[in-house]
Amino acid sequence: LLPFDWQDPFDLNHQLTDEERLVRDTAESFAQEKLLPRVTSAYLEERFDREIMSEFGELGLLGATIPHEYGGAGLGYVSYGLIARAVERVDSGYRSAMSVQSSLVMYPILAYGSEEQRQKYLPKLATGEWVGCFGLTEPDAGSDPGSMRTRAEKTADGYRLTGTKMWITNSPIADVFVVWAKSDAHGGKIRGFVLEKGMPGLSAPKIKEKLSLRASITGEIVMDGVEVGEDALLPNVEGLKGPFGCLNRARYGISWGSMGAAEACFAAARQYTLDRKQFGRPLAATQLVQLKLANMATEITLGLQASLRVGRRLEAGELIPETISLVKRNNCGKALEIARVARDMHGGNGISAEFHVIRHAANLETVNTYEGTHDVHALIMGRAITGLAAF
Ligand code: TGC
Ligand code: FAD
Repeated sequence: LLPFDWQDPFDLNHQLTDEERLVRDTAESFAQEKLLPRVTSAYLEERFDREIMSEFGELGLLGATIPHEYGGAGLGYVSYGLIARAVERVDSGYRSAMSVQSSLVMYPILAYGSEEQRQKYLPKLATGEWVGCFGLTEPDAGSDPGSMRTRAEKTADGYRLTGTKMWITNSPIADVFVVWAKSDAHGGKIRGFVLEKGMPGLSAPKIKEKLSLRASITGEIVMDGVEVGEDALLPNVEGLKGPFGCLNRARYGISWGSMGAAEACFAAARQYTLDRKQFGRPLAATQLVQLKLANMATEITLGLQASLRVGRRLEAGELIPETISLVKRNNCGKALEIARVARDMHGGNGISAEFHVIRHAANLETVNTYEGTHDVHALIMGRAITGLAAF
């Protein structure tokens, strides 16, 4: 018989390559040594430290799957997931910053951009010299992005963009804006555009007083007749499959990341209930506490195995969006539940920033909503199961 490893019951460790273990260890050391010490003050002050993007970049954690020739690390999707897990073990907001830059800004420029756009933007996004953001959601178009109002009108030598994007991670500090608009020159189809900070008519006011994801900066993107040349258009994609192609990668990364947050809450709840005595014995010696810990270990173990499976299929070129919905939905929902239970197990201390669990729980409310809500992912699966769209 072998002993049960409560931190890795199914031996995920040995399902990874040497390279993946190295990436994981690099990301985990960085997250624990550099991100954890500053997260509490950043969260309380609703502050994102811009230099984190450069630190991510120095370690090759931005655009991990982007080829070397464009400044990326050229890694596989499992490595990308392991980075998300390590970073979100500290804070979902830091993982947001990393995954938006990697999957929602660098990926579309690589996949849909011209060679000039790739050369211009990708190396600087990889180092963190430039920060990017991704504008799909609008005040009146969230789960239903096909109803967006942002318009691109044809001008003599390019396009004029008008509209407002809402709830955009990193927009107030962004240098590069990947935005999606209905283009009249393309029959009203959705097209992607790359805008740059400082363009006349472009602004990105910060959304203040969030009570979730406070260590991440979120804003609007206001486009008041922003004029761009033909070179701002992403030439190689048309329609909603453009933004959804990016979301597939980001949602997959979130499935790993949310498990990182859950692992942090599980480990904290285990240690706290071992240390804390009530009624003359550790809380961890009670049946109710052990049941909760067993449930957490089960969901985390299954969730990580599921993400690994989807990652390996992505690496084999097998992209099935509904399987990504399955792991995004399951892992975010389970992580949120684990964080709430861990908060309860800490008693009164559970509401203190010092113990981290309430911060994770508050963050995971957002993670469960963005990139497709928990229920929208059920509807995406439901359509594939029944052949009937219920949106
Ligand atoms: P539907 O008719 O289903 O599809 C329209 C076109 O898109 C194609 N498509 C996909 N392509 C690639 N991957 C996918 N996952 C795809 N899903 C759909 C589809 O084949 C079709 O192509 P074509 O060529 O026939 O035109 O579109 P619908 O309007 O009925 O969509 C419904 C629904 C629910 C699936 C969709 O609207 C949805 O997923 N809603 C959720 C919206 C969402 O996820 N927003 C995320 C915003 S970004 C964000 O939250 C970033 S936070 C990041 C952070 O901080 O970490
Ligand atoms: P709605 O779509 O209005 O949904 C409200 C409720 O209705 C939800 O419970 C939903 O599940 C439910 N619902 C919707 N449709 C149906 C239906 N047909 N049947 C049953 N129930 C339904 N977007 C970006 O483009 N870029 C970003 O970088 C970005 N970052 C974000 C950062 C934060 C902190 C947050 C909070 C959001 C971010 N988003 C971003 C937006 C995010 O993707 C949307 O909030 C999300 O897609 C949900 O849209 P909504 O908020 O408009 O909610």
